[in-house]
Amino acid sequence: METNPTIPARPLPPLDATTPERVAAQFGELRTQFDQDAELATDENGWKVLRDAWLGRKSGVLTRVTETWLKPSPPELKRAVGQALNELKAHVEAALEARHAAIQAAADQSALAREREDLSLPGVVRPLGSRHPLRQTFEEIERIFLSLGYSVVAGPEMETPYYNFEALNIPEHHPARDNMDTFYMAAPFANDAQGKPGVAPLLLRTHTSPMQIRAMEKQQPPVRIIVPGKVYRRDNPDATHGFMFHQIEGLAVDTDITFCDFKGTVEYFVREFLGPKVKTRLRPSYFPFTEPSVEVDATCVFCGGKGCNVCKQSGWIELFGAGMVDPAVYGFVHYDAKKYSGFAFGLGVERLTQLKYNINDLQLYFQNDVRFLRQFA
Ligand code: FA5
Repeated sequence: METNPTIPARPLPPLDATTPERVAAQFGELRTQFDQDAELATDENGWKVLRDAWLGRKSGVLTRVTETWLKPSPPELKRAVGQALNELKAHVEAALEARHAAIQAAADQSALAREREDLSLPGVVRPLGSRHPLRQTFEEIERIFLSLGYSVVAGPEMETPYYNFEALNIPEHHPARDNMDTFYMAAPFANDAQGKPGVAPLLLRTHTSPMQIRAMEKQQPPVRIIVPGKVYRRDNPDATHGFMFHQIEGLAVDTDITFCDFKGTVEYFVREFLGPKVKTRLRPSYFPFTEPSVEVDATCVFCGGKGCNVCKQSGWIELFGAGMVDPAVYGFVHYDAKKYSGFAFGLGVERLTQLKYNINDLQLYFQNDVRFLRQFA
């Protein structure tokens, strides 16, 4: 802590000298006085007080010596007084300077000591997070399709009914809309494709398939994309359903894509994702935007196809829906259906992750329980 010292204001005795020796003696006393005062200046404040007391322009000791000793001194002593005053001044200035440097060095030293880092102290252990199991599945699936030459694209979660349904060959009142009820936005609605004020409410997309349309509108074949993202449905939460979940859409369109290409791609993906021993089968199904449509099944990863509780003794588990793009869809994006063909698939990320890691409840993904999440670190 800084001190706040004072130096007593001492009256300067009159110059009581008739010889240069007496002059020197009186200046010697003053010098001793200064040296004693200087001893008290141990920090910046004390040093300033000392400096002002001795060098202060108005009433510092040296000013008073000039006024009361030098100026009125008789001519025969003036020289001796002047010389002694100069010597005293030089001493005071040099001593002040040296003391200031010493005080600063000491202050630096103590600041260094105060702020010194103790490198031997144990560090702060920061807990390391890990990727969410769904994120790991996303990355794994993206890796597989990127290696096949697909690109990853993203699209809006708020969609128009046109992209979510109509352009996917699901007209209004089509029964396929029944199991895709969703959340609708309040008016005002977004502008339509021609920029006119929209008349239909925006909705939270029920699948990633609208991005098939958006991607084909944007580019001519060849198209090879996957679309990871969130989707929403008015489904009640249970062990295999959420009202928000994730899908990865896949779409490949080119001049001569056949059902064989489709089957080969699907088999390759399933083996890469679930392991080389897993077999696949295609089961007829229905989607308005694919023809033919299939459900892709895999041999049960838990019993190897022998039959267990998970696969309800069938030896097979349903993986995802897929099919060859329905030519009606090409009409909406102005592709020549005679020239182009392709396939599409829609993977449920929660379900695939459940199968891969034997997770029995889909709700666990979203409960933020670190005991669950740590198992995937
Ligand atoms: C579709 O959503 C189609 N768009 C898939 C498709 C794409 C078919 C391209 C053909 C071509 P589906 O409604 O079956 O299809 O959903 C796909 C997957 O999403 C399901 O297999 C399932 O894994 C998952 N899924 C569906 N509903 C839920 C839900 N409520 N909670 C969690 N996952 C769900």
